[in-house]
Order: sequence, then C-alpha cells, then structure tokens
Amino acid sequence: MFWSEQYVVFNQIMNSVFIFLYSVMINVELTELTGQFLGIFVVQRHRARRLHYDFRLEMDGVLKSWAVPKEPPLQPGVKRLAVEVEDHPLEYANFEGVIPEGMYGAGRVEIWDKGLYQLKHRSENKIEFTLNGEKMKGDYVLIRFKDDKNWLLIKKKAQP
Ligand SMILES: [Mn+2]
Repeated sequence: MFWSEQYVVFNQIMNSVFIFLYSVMINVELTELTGQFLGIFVVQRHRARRLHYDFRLEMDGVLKSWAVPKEPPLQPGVKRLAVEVEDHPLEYANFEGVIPEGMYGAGRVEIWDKGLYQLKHRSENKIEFTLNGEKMKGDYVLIRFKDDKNWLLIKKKAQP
C-alpha cells in the first residue's frame, strides 16, 4: 500500500470519528437545551446518468436520503419532488468524487450544500425541520404522498 492510499484510509477513518463525536457532542448539548434533535444534513449534486441532488438528513444514526431531480428549493413556497432512496452511512456526508463507470450511481458527486439542521416534527408522512446550510436556510417540510416513495420538499414561507 502506498503512503497516499494509507493517507486516504486514515483520512476516512478520522472523518468518521470526527462526524460521530461531533454529532454526539452537539446532540447531547443541544437536545438538553432545546429538547429538539440537531443533526447534519448534506446535499450532494450527483451527475449520474441523470443529474439529481441527493438530499440527506441524519436520522436514527444514518443518513435518510431523497433524490431530488431539480435543484432543491432556496426560495419560500418552492416545492420539489423528492424520491425516497436507500439510507446511507453517516460518513457518506463527506463524500465527494467520482463513482466509477459500471458501479451503481456512476458519475461525479459534489457537495452542493451542508450544515446542521434542527428537527421540529417527525411523523410517518411529514418531517419538518430548519436547515442552517450555506444555500439552504430556514424552515422546510417533507410531505409524503400517500403510501409512496414520493415526497415533496417544500421551503416554507417565513412566519409573520
Ligand atoms: Mn444519487
């Protein structure tokens, strides 16, 4: 193994350790303060066969994930289809790079936005949260179509 490969592996391990400790630390502190769960969110711009945005929220120790075919909403009132896809491990929040040809999801992955979010409400068909990213900021809601993998990701209008 070359030193550079060892460095990459070391880096990946350190990233995982960091994300884990960071989320534990922040949650212990802030859940006590506010009673609300705080986690990481990430949006990965994925130039697969079809360009889409993978919107991921830390929940239940994994990244709950939705594929959004258009740019996620930045303006209040904008709605986007968000198709529920498989959970990803938390470490994946840092992934950027190229998934090789022949593998599932082949294509370039770039982090489009990332930050912390606060969970406001969670039920079977509705998840409300506040994002604090570079691009996505403010109150959002995910609403599930009845018994379906399809959700709507909506940026809420500011409360008066
Ligand atoms: Mn994807």
